[in-house]
Amino acid sequence: MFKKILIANRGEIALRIIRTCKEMGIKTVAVYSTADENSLHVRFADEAVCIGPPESNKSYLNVHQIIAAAEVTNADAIHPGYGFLAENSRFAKICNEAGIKFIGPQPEHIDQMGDKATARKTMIEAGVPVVPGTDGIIKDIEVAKKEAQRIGYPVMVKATAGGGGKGMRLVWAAEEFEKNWNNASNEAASAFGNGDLYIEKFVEEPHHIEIQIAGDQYGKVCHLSERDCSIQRRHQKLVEETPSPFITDELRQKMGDAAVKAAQAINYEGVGTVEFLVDKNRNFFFMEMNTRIQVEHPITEEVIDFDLIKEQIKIAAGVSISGKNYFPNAHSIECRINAEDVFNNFRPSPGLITTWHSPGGHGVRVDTHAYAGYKIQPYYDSMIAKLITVAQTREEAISKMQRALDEFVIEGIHTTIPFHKKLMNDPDFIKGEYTTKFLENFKIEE
Ligand code: MV4
Repeated sequence: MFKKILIANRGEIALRIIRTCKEMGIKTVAVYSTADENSLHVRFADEAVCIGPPESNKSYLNVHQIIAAAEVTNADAIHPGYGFLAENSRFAKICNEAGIKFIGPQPEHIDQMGDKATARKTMIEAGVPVVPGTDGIIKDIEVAKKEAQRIGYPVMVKATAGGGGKGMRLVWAAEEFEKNWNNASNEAASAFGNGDLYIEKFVEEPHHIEIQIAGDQYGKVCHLSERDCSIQRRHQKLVEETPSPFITDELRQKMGDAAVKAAQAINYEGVGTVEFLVDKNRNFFFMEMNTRIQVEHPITEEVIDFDLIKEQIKIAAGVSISGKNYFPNAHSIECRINAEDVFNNFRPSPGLITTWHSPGGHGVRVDTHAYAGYKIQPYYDSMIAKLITVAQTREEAISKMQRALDEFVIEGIHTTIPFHKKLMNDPDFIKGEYTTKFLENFKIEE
């Protein structure tokens, strides 16, 4: 087992990783920017190294500073968390070459899933269902037009280097194809340095369902069931729950098996998430695979009683898994508490937290790095806490969430708490009737 892990991240996830390391008897090294001197991850780690100024590209994305920090502190592994360098194959490679274990998949796994058209092709070959579309990227616009006609409008034009909706366009008819194709390509070229596109049939009002998987170094893969992440605004998830109110036991088995097949197809090592679109008739299609621990991992932990960070560390250290799948024993919901003003278009709201009282009690978990007197920095992600409830039924998990949201007192900044209070009382949400379109028609006014 590792003796010392450097955490190449900040905020709640850095703290989350430190907690598991402590429980496993592993020493921890925090890295931080000058803006994060007073952060809890710095306080709770055994050692801390300043790696640069506030800007991410000079600190949390600064590969050479991070590797140097690992070398001077004698860390034998690096945990990247999510975001920042978590899906940077070059970083994973540099770690491994420096003799520091990257806690995550092999660089090739990151590359194979990072290129969306390649991932799609790999899934087709593995027999995992994908949305009808092109075999790979299309270079020639005339060929692309013919392909769109063959697939049938409406179609989605997608950047192979894309993610989070960037470089993606919905095209309703042939007359609009050329304009959208060029816009998507230009957007992708400037955002990712790669303007290559592929085409898929548009799935209307889909559910976003993702399957958590884990694979060891010896080819064993298991799944840990689904998370429903359909409650999103502009590709930002706000609420996740498991089990999904839309997924039947039979579908859970089928999607779980498909996710395992997807991971096995690339001999995947580590924890990961296979994302699917599910249409109204409960047909499911592979969308993307995330090769990292995700923000919403705690809801899975709560319903199957499993520490996913511990599992990640064990897998990286060469411990084998049994290969048996896990199914939910409870119901869990996560609300992302962001420093944003929901009455002003979710505008970021950094600043000093003057009052902080976090909820507690049975079945309530709060993962956060914030506290009274902490200053939310404008340089980073606006998520300041994850409020998670767990109960035997969905109804109880919602009641608990309503109660916990009422108890949560944060003053000095605006937060997404008012949004969550409204959502947890919405009749359609309570019925479990929602898709990725839900928030488009959701009104929040004072
Ligand atoms: C789609 C789709 C409908 N049909 N692909 C959005 C982000 C990127 N990862 C893929 N996305 C979508 N791909 C086809 N063929 C609809 C979306 C989509 C979406 C997906 C999941 C969650 C929220 C979403 C919001 C808008 C569009």
